[in-house]
Amino acid sequence: MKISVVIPTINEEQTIGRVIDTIMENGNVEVIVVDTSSRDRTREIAREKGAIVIEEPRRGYGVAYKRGFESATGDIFVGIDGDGTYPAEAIGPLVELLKINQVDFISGDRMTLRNQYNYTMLHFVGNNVLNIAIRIFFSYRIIDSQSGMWVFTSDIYRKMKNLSDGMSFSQDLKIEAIRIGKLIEVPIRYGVRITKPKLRAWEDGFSNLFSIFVKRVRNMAARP
Ligand SMILES: Nc1nc2c(ncn2[C@@H]2O[C@H](COP(=O)(O)OP(=O)(O)OP(=O)(O)O)[C@@H](O)[C@H]2O)c(=O)[nH]1
Ligand SMILES: [Mg+2]
Repeated sequence: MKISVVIPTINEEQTIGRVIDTIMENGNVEVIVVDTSSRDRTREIAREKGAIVIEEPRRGYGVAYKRGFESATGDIFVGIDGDGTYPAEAIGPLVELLKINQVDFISGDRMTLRNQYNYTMLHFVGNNVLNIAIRIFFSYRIIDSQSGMWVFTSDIYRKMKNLSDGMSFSQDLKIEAIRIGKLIEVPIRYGVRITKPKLRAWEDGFSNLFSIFVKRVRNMAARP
C-alpha cells in the first residue's frame, strides 16, 4: 500500500526538514509539500529531502490540502503540519491501526495527552466549544475536532463533499468521514510550536464555529 503525505506550509524552514526525514522512514511513501509563498527556504529544503513541492499562491489551509490530495497517488492519505508539533513517527503505526481496525479514517487526538505547555486554556476551551457544536449538529461525540493529523483511505476522501478552503477544512474532513464512513480517534502526543503560528485563535475559532452551522445546512440541502 502506498502512502501519500500532504504537508501545507508557509515559512516552516526550521522544522520541515525533520518532518520529511521522519516520514521518509516509511517504505512506500510520497511526500507532497503544498507551499504558499514562503519567504524562507521551506521549498528548497523540502525538495532536497525528496518531497514533491507544489506552489499554491492562493492562501488557505483547505486550499493547500485540496491541491495536495488532488495530486496524491497513494492508497492511504495523511495530513500533518510542517511545524513539527505532530508526531510524524506515528504515521506508520496509525496506518497499521487503520488496516487492523478496518476503519476509513483515523484522527490524532491531542486532548487525551495534553499538558499545560502544549495546550493553552484558550485552545482547550475553544476546541471544546467546537466539539460540543459538532455533537449538537451532527450527533457525534468528538474528542479533538481541530486536530491537524489524520490518516485515511483515498477512497473515503474521494467521496467527501463541501470541504472548506480555510482552517475549517480540518473539522469538515472529520464531519464528512463520520457521515460516509467509520472514524476513530487515537491519542497522539503534541509538541510545542517553536515558530510563529499561522492560526489566529479567536478569529479562526469563531469562523470554525460558524462553519459548523454552514456545513449542517449544506449537508441537509445536499440530501435527496
Ligand atoms: N500552504 C499553506 N499552508 C498553510 C496555510 N495556513 C497554514 N498553513 C500551514 O498549515 C500548517 C498548520 O498551520 P498552523 O499555523 O501550524 O496551525 P495550527 O497547528 O492550527 O496552530 P498552532 O497550534 O499554532 O501550530 C502549518 O504547516 C502551516 O505552515 C495556508 O494558507 N497555505
Ligand atoms: Mg501547527
